[in-house]
Amino acid sequence: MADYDALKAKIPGEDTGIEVKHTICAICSPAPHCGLTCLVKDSKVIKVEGWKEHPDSNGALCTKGLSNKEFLYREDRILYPMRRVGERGEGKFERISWEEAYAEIAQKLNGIKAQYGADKVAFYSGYNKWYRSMLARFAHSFGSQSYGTEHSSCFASGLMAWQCATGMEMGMNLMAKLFIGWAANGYYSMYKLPMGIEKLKKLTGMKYIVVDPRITPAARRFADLHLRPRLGTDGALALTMANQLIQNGWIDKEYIDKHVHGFEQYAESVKEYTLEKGEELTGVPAADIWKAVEMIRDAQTMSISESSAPLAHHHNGMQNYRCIMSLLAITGNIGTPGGQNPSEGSFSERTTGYETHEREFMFETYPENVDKAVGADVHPLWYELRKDMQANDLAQNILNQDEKSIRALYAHGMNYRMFAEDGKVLEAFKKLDFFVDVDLFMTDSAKWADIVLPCCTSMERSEFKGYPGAHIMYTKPVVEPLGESKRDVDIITELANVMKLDDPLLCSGYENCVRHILRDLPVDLDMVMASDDVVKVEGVSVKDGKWYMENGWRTPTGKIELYSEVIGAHPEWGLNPLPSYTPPINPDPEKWPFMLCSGARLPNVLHSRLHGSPWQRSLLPDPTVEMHPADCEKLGIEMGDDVEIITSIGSLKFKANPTHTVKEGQLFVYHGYPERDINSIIPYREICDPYSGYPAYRSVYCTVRRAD
Ligand SMILES: Nc1nc2c(c(=O)[nH]1)N[C@H]1C(S)=C(S)[C@@H](COP(=O)(O)OP(=O)(O)OC[C@H]3O[C@@H](n4cnc5c(=O)[nH]c(N)nc54)[C@H](O)[C@@H]3O)O[C@H]1N2
Ligand SMILES: Nc1nc2c(c(=O)[nH]1)N[C@H]1C(S)=C(S)[C@@H](COP(=O)(O)OP(=O)(O)OC[C@H]3O[C@@H](n4cnc5c(=O)[nH]c(N)nc54)[C@H](O)[C@@H]3O)O[C@H]1N2
Ligand SMILES: [Mo]
Repeated sequence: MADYDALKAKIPGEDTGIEVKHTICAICSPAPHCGLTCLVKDSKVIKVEGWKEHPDSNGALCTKGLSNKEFLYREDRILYPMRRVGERGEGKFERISWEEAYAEIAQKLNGIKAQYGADKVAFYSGYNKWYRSMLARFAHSFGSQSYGTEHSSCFASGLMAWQCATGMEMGMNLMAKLFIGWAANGYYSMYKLPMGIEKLKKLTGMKYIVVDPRITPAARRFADLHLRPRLGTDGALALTMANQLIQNGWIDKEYIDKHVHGFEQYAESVKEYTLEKGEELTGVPAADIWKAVEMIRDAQTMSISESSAPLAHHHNGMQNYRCIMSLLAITGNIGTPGGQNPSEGSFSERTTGYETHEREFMFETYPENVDKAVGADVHPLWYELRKDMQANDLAQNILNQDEKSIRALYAHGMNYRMFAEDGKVLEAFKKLDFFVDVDLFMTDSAKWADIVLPCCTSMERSEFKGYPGAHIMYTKPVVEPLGESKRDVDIITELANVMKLDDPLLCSGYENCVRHILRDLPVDLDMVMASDDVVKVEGVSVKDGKWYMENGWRTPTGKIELYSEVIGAHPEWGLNPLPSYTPPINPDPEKWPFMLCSGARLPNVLHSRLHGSPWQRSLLPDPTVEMHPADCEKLGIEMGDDVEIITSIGSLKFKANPTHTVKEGQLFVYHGYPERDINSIIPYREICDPYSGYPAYRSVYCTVRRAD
């Protein structure tokens, strides 16, 4: 009988009172945002499953997606607006009303604007994407260029490389004969990619090369060739391949003559990358590099997946991408069928297949005659291409305490632990005149804020969401927002109204703004809003690679630029206009014999989000360091021992996990464990990427020893 009740309790219907409702998972990046089926009883979500009819995810969910219920009901959800009453960081707050909160924020931010200028207020968003165009416009209409996001460490570096090459974002192509997963282990980070590759390998015989120092499921399951370079040496690997292709004439000369700018200088500059030198720099056997070159020669078409993080998180990060992209340029695989092509337009950072006015919406109120965005002076290429704040430079800007220093921070989802050398971020928080944080949870960062505002999850809100294949959806809440929490977008527009921002469009609210952004879309948005399903937009088309090949790319020369004219025009920046390689920084390899990679993705957690959910945490409870058994033996370290990792700025203890999946001389640890915050011992400025300003989270010189 008990079993029967349990079973019955999960069956939707009148007698059980269980309703079936649909929404989307927003725990990870917008790239998947898989469909969720929620079973709801007594206004509570009691179970989540994959939504079978969802046209993009088709019922699939990963470990993180399956934890949406735990995420929604995490014990530290913030339920009411709060005002700090204790010291910064102490975590003592009092409940206030939304009216009080808005009035205080408006008075403080408008006060700083009147006294020091609007450009002394910075606006920031963590990993969440859906409200960003509203937040950017909010910052700009307020009068500040210093709007910055987690893109300061993610995705935008690769985008900058494509901006240099073609002036636009480019998507990978799974219809290529050869696909290279360059630093890609989608089984943990984005399940759809490896599922697609597995299918196509069977269907079309596509060849697959994995480039990853570790042995991963992606490499083990179906790579035809696995190259294992040392951390951060990918640029050297790509240039070595390029040199072999050029020397042997296995390039597309006609295509290069017609469409590529700077080939002669490039060919000259890669001459030094012989197979022997390639092996020496990367640790990949020359014979394996040669095998890859032969596979490129034999493939008529090639596409490369360039992850947003592992290639970027090095001193040579953005240039690593450029070196890799140059392989596509010299083999005629940009803008051609089967090669890399412009990605089909984006809405809320998700490629959709239709063009929108989102960028115009974000930038039409961009203020010109104010201080440039934070970071513009330190990382000028970032500013030139992105026009927003390089958030990694924010802490130093505040700590400088000069006339350019930011005095107030308004953030949605601030997580100080994402930044390298994050102790400095806490020091900077102390110096702020005023700090607002909007989050779901009372995080360790929110505890430093003066006002904390509660937002709600994807299960408690409505939002417009685009999917590839020209799909669009307006989601519906499956439960009421917990406590007095609100949608991020409503917080932004309500505050804009109280602040009397001179921006009627922004002040008119989210739905109205999205209507403005999507005004040319041939679909009835009232119908989309009324529908519970994902709607297909008929009759839209965007320009493909062919169009740009015929009409010119969005670069100064109109060609695919191997020699970047944008960089070349600024010799004072000291950056190389050609794709180039510089090794990870290590001032004394004898003293620091190891390289640390922090942050390869774990399947069960995402950044700071799920370590606090008991069952997610139970899957990998201890912060561990993976190291090669030979290194362990040399240092007398055994499985489960406490070991100390020492960098130039500090040390931390982890549990040892000896494994052959990593290379000798390398350590792999995972970020996000609050009690073992690896970013507290990762130096920033000294080893960062001068092109993008990204931290070198994945090639940190260090040493390790058994802890007593
Ligand atoms: N060592 C190391 N550090 C890294 C990386 C690495 O590989 N290694 N990776 C970097 C990369 S690629 C990234 S993307 C960043 C990610 O780093 P963050 O952007 O900091 O990511 P999260 O911690 O997931 O999210 C930030 C905050 O957003 C809150 N949040 C969640 N949903 C919402 C919402 O709907 N609204 C609001 N307002 N807040 C919400 C979360 O509770 C959290 O406090 O980390 C970077 N840091
Ligand atoms: N489960 C889970 N999924 C996530 C996230 C998460 O936190 N958890 N985060 C999301 C975010 S913000 C991002 S940016 C993406 C990242 O997505 P991915 O880039 O796919 O994920 P990673 O696991 O960080 O890196 C992929 C592989 O790169 C390898 N790698 C590390 N350093 C190097 C290097 O120097 N060269 C080469 N060739 N390979 C290297 C690692 O060994 C790893 O196997 O994942 C997203 N998805
Ligand atoms: Mo990321």
